[in-house]
Amino acid sequence: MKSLLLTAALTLAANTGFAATHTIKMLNNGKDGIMVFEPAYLKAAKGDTIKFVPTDAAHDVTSVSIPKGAKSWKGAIGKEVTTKVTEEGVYLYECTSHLPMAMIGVIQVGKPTNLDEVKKAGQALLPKFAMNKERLDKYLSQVK
Ligand SMILES: [Cu+2]
Repeated sequence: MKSLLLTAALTLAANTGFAATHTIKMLNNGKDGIMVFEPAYLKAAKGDTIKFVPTDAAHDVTSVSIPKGAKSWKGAIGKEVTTKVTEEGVYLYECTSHLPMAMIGVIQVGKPTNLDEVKKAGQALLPKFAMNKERLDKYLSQVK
């Protein structure tokens, strides 16, 4: 039901030009295991608002690699962060506190114009992951 509503809202937003707000939860436990963003891959439209919600405490969210001209963000532990995706491309972000658990996420806005750059940034993160190393490819492979 929830996803149906979300789909309806996104369709409405796309058809009317109104920007949507997407919520990404910061969780201790989710579909992809422990210490995750959910959804970890999100497709948004230019001008949409992204709200990172500390559903579980002790998480933070910081942009790692974002499209040229986009606004970077850095949140404190346990704090909600709201940002607007104003540029087309791929946004890679991390929870710095749980980088060893590969707590990362990807937002795609329009065409993935900066995908090569994001992949490079992702490769640079890989050595810092002690577990869940497959998440990077899993999330980036959804970028089409
Ligand atoms: Cu975290």
